[in-house]
Amino acid sequence: MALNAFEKFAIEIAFAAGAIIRRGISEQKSYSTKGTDIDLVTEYDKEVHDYLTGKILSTFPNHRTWSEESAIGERAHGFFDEGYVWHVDPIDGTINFVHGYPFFAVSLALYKENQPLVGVIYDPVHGECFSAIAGNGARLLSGGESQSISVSDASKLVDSIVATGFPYDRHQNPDDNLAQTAAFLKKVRGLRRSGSAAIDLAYVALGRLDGYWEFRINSWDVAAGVLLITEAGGTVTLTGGQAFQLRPQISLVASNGRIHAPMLDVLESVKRST
Ligand code: LIP
Repeated sequence: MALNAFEKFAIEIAFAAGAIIRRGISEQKSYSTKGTDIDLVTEYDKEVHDYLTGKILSTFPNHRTWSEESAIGERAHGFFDEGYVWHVDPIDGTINFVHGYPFFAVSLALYKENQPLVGVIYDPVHGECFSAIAGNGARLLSGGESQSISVSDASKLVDSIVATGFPYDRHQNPDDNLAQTAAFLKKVRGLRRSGSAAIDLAYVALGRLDGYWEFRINSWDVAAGVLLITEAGGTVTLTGGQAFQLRPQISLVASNGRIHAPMLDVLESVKRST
């Protein structure tokens, strides 16, 4: 199948998933916790997960899915490296969704032998659908209009807005990104924490943010956004500067490319001082 057909399919199911999410926005949502007491899952996460994985596997029986709500048993080593895998976050920003804080999105990406082919992030609150095809640029679909998107041209941290997030085990784990966040606060124009990595990454691709970093984040949170950014002219690496490769948990830096080295330097300066 041509990549634009995969993109069209992904956009269609992302929009349908967005309709499920919108149904729940104003409702009082019941939820349970998983892992830690601040890692939430609602019935909407599960309904969107079932919808997306059902559509993918019924349409592409030889593909596999790797989703936030999937069975732990699937986390076999090498799962990413073979064939077609769809990385799915039914609701990225679940805490925001539960609290009615309007930053959450559907994020899905198709990878083949762990190389990105198509990425889609749909924000049902603001009606913005970001998509990218490997080698064919990144786009924003909003209000029925589609436009090519590209990263910002900020070249100094002091002229930049950057975003980050924090791991769910931060109440227990001293490796909590606080020292790094404090260091950036002393260097940048602005720092944001939306609570949705997918939206943060989409905003870097669109130029609303100039950079993003996060430690120990799950692959489904970032699989689509990293393709958006590289197709929009930006740069994505691991936090040590190594080439990016998708893994179940990952620590990454994403930027417009111009402030990438200074971002890595800030993280390295904290590493040296701890
Ligand atoms: C969230 C990310 C956020 C990160 C949270 C969590 P979820 O994804 O979007 O950036 O800081 O720890 O991973 O769990 O809402 O899909």
